Amino acid sequence: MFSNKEMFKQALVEKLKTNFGKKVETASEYDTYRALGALVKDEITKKWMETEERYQKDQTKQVYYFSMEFLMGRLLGNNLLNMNLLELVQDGLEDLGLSLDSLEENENDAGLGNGGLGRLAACFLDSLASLNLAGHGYGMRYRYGMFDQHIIDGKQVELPDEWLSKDFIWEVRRPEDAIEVKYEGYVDFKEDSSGNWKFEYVDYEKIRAVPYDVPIVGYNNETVNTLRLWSAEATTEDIMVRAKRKNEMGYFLNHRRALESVSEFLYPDDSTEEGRRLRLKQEYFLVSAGVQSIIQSFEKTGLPWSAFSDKTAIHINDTHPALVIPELMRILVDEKGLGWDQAWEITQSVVSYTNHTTLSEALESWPVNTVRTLLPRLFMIIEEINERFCQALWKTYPGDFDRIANLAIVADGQVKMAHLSIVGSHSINGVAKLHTEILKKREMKSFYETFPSKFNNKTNGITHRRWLMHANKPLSNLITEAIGDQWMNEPDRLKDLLKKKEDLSFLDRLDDVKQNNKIALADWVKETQGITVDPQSIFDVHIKRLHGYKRQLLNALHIMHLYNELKADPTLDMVPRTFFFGAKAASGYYFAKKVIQLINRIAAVINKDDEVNDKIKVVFLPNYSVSTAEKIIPASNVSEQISTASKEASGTGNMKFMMNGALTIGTMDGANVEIHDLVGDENIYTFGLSSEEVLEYYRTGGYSSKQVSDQDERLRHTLEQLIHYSPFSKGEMDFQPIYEALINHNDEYFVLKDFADYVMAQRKVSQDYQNKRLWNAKSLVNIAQSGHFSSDRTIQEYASQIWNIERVQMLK
Ligand code: 26V
Repeated sequence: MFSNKEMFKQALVEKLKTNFGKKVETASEYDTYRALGALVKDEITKKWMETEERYQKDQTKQVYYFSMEFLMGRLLGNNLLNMNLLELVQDGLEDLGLSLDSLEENENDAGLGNGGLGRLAACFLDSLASLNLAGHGYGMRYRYGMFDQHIIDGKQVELPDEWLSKDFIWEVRRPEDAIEVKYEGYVDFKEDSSGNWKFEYVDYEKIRAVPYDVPIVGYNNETVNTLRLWSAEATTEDIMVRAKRKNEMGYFLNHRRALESVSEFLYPDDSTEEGRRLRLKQEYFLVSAGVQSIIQSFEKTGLPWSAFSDKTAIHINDTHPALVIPELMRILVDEKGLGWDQAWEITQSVVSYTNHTTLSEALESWPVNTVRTLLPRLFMIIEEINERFCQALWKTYPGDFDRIANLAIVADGQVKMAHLSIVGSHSINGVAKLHTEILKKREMKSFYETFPSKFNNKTNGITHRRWLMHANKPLSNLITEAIGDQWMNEPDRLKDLLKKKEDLSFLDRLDDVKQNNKIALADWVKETQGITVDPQSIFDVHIKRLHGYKRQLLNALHIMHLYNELKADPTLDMVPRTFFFGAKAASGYYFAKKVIQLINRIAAVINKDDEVNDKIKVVFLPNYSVSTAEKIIPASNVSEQISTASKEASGTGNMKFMMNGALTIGTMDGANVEIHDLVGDENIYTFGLSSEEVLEYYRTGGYSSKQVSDQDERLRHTLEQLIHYSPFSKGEMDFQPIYEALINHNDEYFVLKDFADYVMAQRKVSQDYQNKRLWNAKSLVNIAQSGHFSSDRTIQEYASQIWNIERVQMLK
């Protein structure tokens, strides 16, 4: 360990020389970044080995968090922070004329996720290690992560994310731990001498799953856990068997490409039959490689199968890895010779499941035929699980055909993954109180009635280490100055800040921190986008995936309305505001892409109009990602969390903003409800329909968007500007589909219904912002109450209530 600055400098100079043949003065920033990374990794590796040895020696119960997505972002800064090396390295680099911030820019984001679900998984890994819990991630090493978004002619253009074009310095390839995953073929079964059925899987195709391990460093402790990412590889030998038959090189190359495509893309296009099949293939790839490797490690302990569930917990992040249930059954029954009932009991007690959405279009189901042909043995097992489950239901609800058809795992020619997940696990949780209630009372009501004790809530969280200590060092330092540093280990202690609520000089300093962060963001926006923004204006930020229910459109219509007001009366006294957006739309999501185009059009119109652009500005930040979020959130005043109530399961961006002192303007949806409970009415701006009202409208109808628009001149005018000649439409029909969704299709997400209330809430925001002290006190209450949303709290709840694991005691 380099325990002082001089040793570190020397070590860095040495590393640059031995690894890259460079001197500090001549090395590129990229080389220096890699040398620094290598040094840090050396330090990490020692702890990593010791952690592994300790787990083995103590036979510690291990949790495996299976997720198709881990949105890790960059690791250098966080690893330095958690290793307690940040300041030493920063100082040392400065001596050498280098800046850590700019070295960090050399790391590509590991963008192996789409949005909230993937980032949650990444925050959870940080908390597991930081709490000394033996929990590891199992995921996919996609060759291309979340696409790179460019805005060309005001429209989204997607380019492949070639994140591996630079070395991913943290991973370790472990070919010795490779696993074979089998697909297609058919199942032979025969009775053995003792009358038991034996299954033999024949003529299958196999793909080699090679693990790449990434160390997950705990904060200021001795724990280093593992994120194991699986990559598909075809061995020459496998391919040659078939290539010889075909006798051609072209076949060899094509076949290899086909096999390796399993881990090529995150979330391949699921609008075509081919794309969907590949997605299922990916899911089974993660599941089978993961479960086989868990079984292999368990077998090394020499313990009997009856101890398996005492030593292992498997968590599935949404239903994507739900095949762990039949896969575990297959291995226990077919390969290890356990009876069905014992295997089933083990499986249920090992597996737990989190639901992340109630949107029906996002609930996974697979055509029976696809599952049967791709995974013939697994399909048989799923059918058996279904058969036994339906029989049990028949006993409890004799004659109730409707209920049984509703709950069945295989029905209407589909395999329903949520049903499989509930039946095959001992715990199912929602991700915020409201979401869990909606699951219990509506979406999964019949299941809740059947298995009430399986259902529970675990409100999401975010790691305060990345999102406060690392992303916002000035705020972190100010907090520590005020209340000491205990909050870093016990984030709930942030509450101690409440005593500063009336301390005017402290509030001024809080304001200074925010102001400096805003200046830094303004500089970055100028540099990267060429747009000048006023750091004195309110920074109003809406960053998240683009989706109808998240209602970026409501925000956009409000900005159009402000523009109209200013054009009607250019002398209007308006508190200056800069609206920031960041959002990626799924490549096949036409409507979402139209909204992106509209926002960019609004920005183009407003930013160049000198009559309005000293009052309002609009910035669309392309390629929103973890590393851009880290720059934007600390500089925000207003956090837009305006989903249609009942639709956003939790939201986690809302928590990051709160922790960085932004005030929320939001609906009573997801975790906003819990933010509201904690900060009180006067420290949040809520508006709009409640979730009950929304769900009632969906059930009984009675909403007419046309009527709402006809009765509100502001809305009517704004909507007309989408389809008639206006600065926004420029006389083209680009935004007709938006108009149609709102008026002809009756506004599925209640954008128009909530408009008036949103305008009022925004006015209140502007008013309050003018009273700086009042605003800063509100900001302080938000920071003080945000400790509850540390993922440490969430993970502690999972650990004690679902996984039944305890913190490992360690001597330093
Ligand atoms: C998936 C899809 C896929 C098909 C088309 C529409 C659609 C819409 C939504 C989704 C979401 C899938 C699951 C997910 O990412 N849920 C998010 O999980 C976060 C972590 O729990 C939570 O904070 C977000 O509210 C929730 O949307």
